Amino acid sequence: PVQYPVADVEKKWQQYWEDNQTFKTPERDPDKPKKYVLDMFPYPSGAGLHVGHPEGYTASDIMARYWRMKGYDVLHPIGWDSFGLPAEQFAIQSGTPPAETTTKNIATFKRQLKMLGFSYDWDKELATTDINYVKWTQWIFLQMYKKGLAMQSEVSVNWCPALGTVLANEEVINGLSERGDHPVQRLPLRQWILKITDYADRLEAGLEGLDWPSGTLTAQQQWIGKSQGCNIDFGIEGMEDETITVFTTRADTLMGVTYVTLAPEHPLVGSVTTDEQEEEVDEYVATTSSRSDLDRTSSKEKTGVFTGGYAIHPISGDKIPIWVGDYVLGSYGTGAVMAVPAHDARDFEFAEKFGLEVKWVVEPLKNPDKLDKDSAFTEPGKCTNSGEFDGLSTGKAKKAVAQKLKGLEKGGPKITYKLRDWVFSRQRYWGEPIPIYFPVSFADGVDAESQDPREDDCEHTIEFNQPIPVDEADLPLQLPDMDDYQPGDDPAGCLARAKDWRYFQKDGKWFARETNTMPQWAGSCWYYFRYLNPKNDESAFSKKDDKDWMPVDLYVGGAEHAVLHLLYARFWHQVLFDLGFTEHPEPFQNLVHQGMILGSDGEKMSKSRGNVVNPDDIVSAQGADALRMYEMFMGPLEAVKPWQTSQVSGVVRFQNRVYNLVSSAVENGSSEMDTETLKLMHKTMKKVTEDIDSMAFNTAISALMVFSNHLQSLDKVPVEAAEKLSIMVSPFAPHLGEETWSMLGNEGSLAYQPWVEFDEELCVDDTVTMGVQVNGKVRGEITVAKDADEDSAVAAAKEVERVTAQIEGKDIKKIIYVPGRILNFIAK
Ligand code: ANZ
Repeated sequence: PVQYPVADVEKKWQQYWEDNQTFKTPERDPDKPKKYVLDMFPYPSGAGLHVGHPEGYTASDIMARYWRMKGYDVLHPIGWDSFGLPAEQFAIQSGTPPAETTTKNIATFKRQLKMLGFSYDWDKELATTDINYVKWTQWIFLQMYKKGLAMQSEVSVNWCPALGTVLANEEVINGLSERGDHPVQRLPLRQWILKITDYADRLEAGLEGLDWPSGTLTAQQQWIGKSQGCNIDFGIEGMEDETITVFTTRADTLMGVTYVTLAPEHPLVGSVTTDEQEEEVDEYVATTSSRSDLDRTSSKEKTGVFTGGYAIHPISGDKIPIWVGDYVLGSYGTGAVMAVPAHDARDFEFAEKFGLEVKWVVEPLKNPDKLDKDSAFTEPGKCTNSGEFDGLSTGKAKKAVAQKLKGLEKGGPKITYKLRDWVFSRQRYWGEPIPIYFPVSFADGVDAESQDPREDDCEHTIEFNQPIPVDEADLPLQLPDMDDYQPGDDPAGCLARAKDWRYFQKDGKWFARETNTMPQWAGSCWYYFRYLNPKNDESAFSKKDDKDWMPVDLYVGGAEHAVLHLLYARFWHQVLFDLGFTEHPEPFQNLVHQGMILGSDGEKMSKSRGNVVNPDDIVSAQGADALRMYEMFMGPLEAVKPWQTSQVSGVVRFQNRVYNLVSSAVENGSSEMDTETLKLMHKTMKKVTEDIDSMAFNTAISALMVFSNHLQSLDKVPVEAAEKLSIMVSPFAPHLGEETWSMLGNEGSLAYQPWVEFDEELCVDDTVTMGVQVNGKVRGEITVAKDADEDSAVAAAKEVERVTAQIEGKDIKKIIYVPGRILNFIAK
C-alpha cells in the first residue's frame, strides 16, 4: 500500500476551493429547492478553536455538502460573535483596545476553520462588531423603540460589582455571574429593557411546529412559564379604596384561605402594617432585600412576619391576617398570594411554623376519610367545607369560583408568565452603543449657551425621562476610542468618562448620549438575516433575500443556548415579522445540538485539568479529514462523548484504505462487479443516504468502513465501486473525496456531482432468518433463501438440534410453511 499524502492533498484542495470559489452561494434558482445551513457562530476568544467547535461545524458541513450534491441551492455562511466581555477584560489588563484583540482573534479562528475544509461561503463573513453590522443592530433597536418595545425603567437589577455591569436573570446562576462566577447583588437602577413579555404568548405558541430537540422546547416553555389561573381581589380592613390582588392557580381552594402573604417588596406592605408591627416588618423587609429570587424560593426554612393588618375574604367576608414572607416573589403574578395551608406545601410549612389556621377544603375523590393531615393535600379532588362549591371537582370549581368572582367584580381568569422583561443595557464599553440621547439642563437662571457640561465643575442634569432616538440617517453611532476601559463604580458605565463623545451641541442646546451599551446577545439576535447579504447598504436585509433563503433549514449549535440566544433571537424575529420585514414567523425551523466532547478522562475539557485536545495538533499530525471523521465517528452527534485518541488512528486507517482502493481501481480495476459486491454497494448507498438524512453520521461512517473492507478483499476493485465510495466519503472527508475523484480521471471538484442513487431491489436481503416451531412453540431458527421451497426449509430445520429433539419418534401430521415467515411442525 502507498501512504496517503494527506498534508499536500488537503492544502491543494483548500487552495482549489478558494481559487475557484467553489462554495460561493448561488443566485437562487426558483426551480430548485434550497437549504440554509447555519452554525451558531463562534465567539472569537483568545484561546482559538477547541475540539467542540469542529463537531457541530463538521455536522453542518456534511449536510451542506450532501445537499449541494442532492441538487439544492445551499447557503452556508459563518461569522463572528465578536462583542463581549473577554476582549474588554483583556483590554483592562493589557491596555490593548478590544477592537485590536478582536481582529487578531478572528484571524486565528478563520485560519483554523479554513484548515478544516468547511464549505463556507467566505463572502458572507460578518462580525457583529463590524461598523456596518452595528449600524443595523442599532437600526433594529430603533424600530423596537418606536414600537414601544424598548423603554427605560427603574428596575431592581442584578448588579455585578466585579464585572461592573448589570446582568440578565439568565446570566446569573446561583447568585453568581454566568461568566466568571462573581457575586451578584440586587439594586434599583435606570435600565433599558426590551418588552419580551409582550411576546410571551407568541413565543410559547410558536414553539409548536418547530423541529427542535424536545428538551430545548421544554426549556423554552418552562422559561416562558405560562400559567393559567385567576386573579382575586381581597379587601383590606380599614382601607376602602385599596385591594390586595392575588394570583392563584387554585381558585377552587378559595374557601380554605387562612391568611394572605405579601412579598416584602409589595407596594402595600407599608400601608397595611400597624404601628405595633412596623419595626419588625421594616427589619424583615430590610434583611430580605438582598436575597435573590432563587435563594428565596429554594430555601427550606420559610420566614415571615405578621403586618398587624387584615384582609377581607371576597366571598365569606371573613377577616384574614396579612403576613409578609419572602417565599412570595415581588416579580411574579401580583406579588401577593392567598395562602391555603391545607393544600399548598409552602403555605403549610409557613402555617406550621407560625401557628396559623389550616382549613381543609379539598378532599380526595376516593377514601376522603383516609386523608392524612400531616402535610398539605395538593392533588385535585372535590370541594368540601366550601359552601355553594361543595361537591364540585377541582377543575369545575376553578371555573365556578372564577365566574362568581367575575360577577362580583372581584377578579376573574388570568394568564401569568414567568418570563420577565429583558434588561437590555450593560454598563460596558465593548458593545453596541444604544442610539439614544437626552437633553441636558442647567440650574434656573443660568445662561445655557455659556455652559459646557464636559467640564468637571459644570453643574447640569441629564433629562433621562426625555429620551430622543438618534436619527436613522446618523447611524451607525460608533464607540469612542478610549484608553481606560475599567467599568468603575459609576453605574453610568465607562462611556460616561468619554465626555467629548457623550456630550454634544445641536442648535445651541446641549445633549448627552446614553452611555449604556447593548448586551452581547444583541448581535446574535439577527445575524442569520445579515448573512443573506452582509454588504447590503440599503437595509439590514432585503425582502427578496428573506423570501429566497429564510427560514434557516438547519441550525446546529450547543444546548447551552436553549433559553438565552434561542429565545432572544425568536423574539427579535417575531418583532421583525410584525413590522413586515420577513414573511417567516420563525427563524430556525430545524435545530440540532451537538453533544459535548469530554477529555479522554471523561471530564469536561479545561486548561486546569490539562485534558484539552487542540484541533491544530490533530490536523497537523493526521489531517483535517481525520479530525472531521473522528469527531463524527465518536458516537451519535447529540451524545456527550469522551475523546479517545486511539480511535483517531482507526479513521486514519480507513482514510488510507480508501486512497489505496481508489489507486488500485485506477491502476488495475475491474469494469465488472460480482453480485455480492453490487448488492453491498447498493445497501451501503442506501444506508449512508438514510443515515445522513437523519444525521446519524457515526453509523454512516461504519457502513463505509464495512464496504471498504469488502472491496479490499477483492482481487480487483470495481471502478464503479471506487467512484461511489469517493462520492459517499466526500461530505465527511472532503479532501479525500476530491482527491480520489480526480484520481478516477474526473475534472474539477465533486462538490456538485450528483449524490449516489441506490436501487431498492438490490438492497433486499436474499436470505431470511425465521423461527421454527413445533406444535406452535418456537424451538429454533433457520437461515434460508427468501424463496426457499418447503423441502429445503424442512431440511434446514432438521439440522437444528432443538427442533429434532422435539420431533424425534413422533409422527409429523402436518407442516405449515409460509416462505420467509413460518415453519411449524404439527407432530404427535
Ligand atoms: C393559592 C393556592 C392554593 C395555590 C393551593 C397553590 C395551591 P405557578 O404554577 O408557578 O403559576 N404564587 C402566586 N404568586 C406567587 C408569587 N409571587 N410568589 C410565590 N408564589 C406565588 O404557581 C401559582 C401558585 O403559586 C399560586 O396558586 C400561588 O399559590 C403561588 F392549594 O394560590 B396558589
